[in-house]
Amino acid sequence: MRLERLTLIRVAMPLVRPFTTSFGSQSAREVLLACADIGGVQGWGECVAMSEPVYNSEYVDGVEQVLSDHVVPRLMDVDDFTIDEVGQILRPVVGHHMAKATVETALLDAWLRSVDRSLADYLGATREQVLCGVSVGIAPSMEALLAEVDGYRQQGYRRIKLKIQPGWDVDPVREVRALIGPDLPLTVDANRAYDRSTMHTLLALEDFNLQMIEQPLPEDDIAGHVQLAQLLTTPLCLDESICSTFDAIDAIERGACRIINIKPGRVGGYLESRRIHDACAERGVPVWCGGMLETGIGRAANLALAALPNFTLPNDTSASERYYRRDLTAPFVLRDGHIAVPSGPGIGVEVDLDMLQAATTGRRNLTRATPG
Ligand code: SMG
Ligand code: MG
Repeated sequence: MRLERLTLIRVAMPLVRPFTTSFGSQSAREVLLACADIGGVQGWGECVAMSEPVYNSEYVDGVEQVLSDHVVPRLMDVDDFTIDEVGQILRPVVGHHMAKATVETALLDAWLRSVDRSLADYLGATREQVLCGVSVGIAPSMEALLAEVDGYRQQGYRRIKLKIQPGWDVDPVREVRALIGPDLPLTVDANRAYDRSTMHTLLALEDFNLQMIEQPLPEDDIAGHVQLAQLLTTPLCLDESICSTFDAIDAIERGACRIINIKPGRVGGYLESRRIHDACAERGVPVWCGGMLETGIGRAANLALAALPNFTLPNDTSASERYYRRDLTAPFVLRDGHIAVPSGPGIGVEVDLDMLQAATTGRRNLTRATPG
């Protein structure tokens, strides 16, 4: 294929309720979309970076600059490439996985549409629907938390994940476990909020039959996760620490985690996500698909990934209505705790152009220096 044009579109998407984690609160997403044109066929990629570099080092303005100045020109310099060569072409640019994933996904979608094949089929999906959990932010009060969890439980989510931080951990877990009963899977995600001096608090969570504890310690403290894992029977799961297949294998071999959260943006795209899936499967480590409050565009691709065989745990792929009053695609709906995997060509969904137009705050075309 040949990248004729890449359009970057900024979209303002208010959340149905603020989402608070140990690193901050957000009430809207500033979404950057990429629309790639490969000889008349268009494909979409959604950037999952946040407005500020608080989840990882990337952020929306930085992604836009790195795409326009460093990533897209490298692709436009090559007259003909395959999707498998994109990673190699972008190799000179160090890091910037969310930026690279955005453009690789747009190219992948465009190419798959041009050959009339679905992303799910291309990645190797083995299921038509995906098991869904829901991630619940740090709440303003215990009453508010329980009301929110109760709503999700009634909607049929198959796993509740609570965001925790020092001071908001054992009590909310105890109360939520009492509310939902012993059987519904419950997990916690600290987003790196503990360290080696405070991690012992987490031992008190052993009483609540948690399916996992996600990313308790800083992303670079693999040795700390190994120490903590030896103190716990509850499995540890890594999110922010895992940015590549290498990281995944290293963390597993060192005993830092028994479960891995795969977020395509964090690891540089869906091709690297599939490699991590395969490496984990070979080592008997289950994976699940994380979320970054994606619109229907990113969610569609995540559902295709989560349809792979080793995605055996509930995914952070919740229904559109959990995030947005109106999505950028037809809404994804939860049915019996699952969401259907799109089966159409590419990511399998169409962008709602009226909604896109209404929510667009900026647009920029990146074109080849010498067209033709
Ligand atoms: O998309 O449902 C979702 C959000 C899932 O909790 C979620 N994501 O660390 O796993 C995580 C967080 C990071 C995103 S915070 C904006
Ligand atoms: Mg996480």
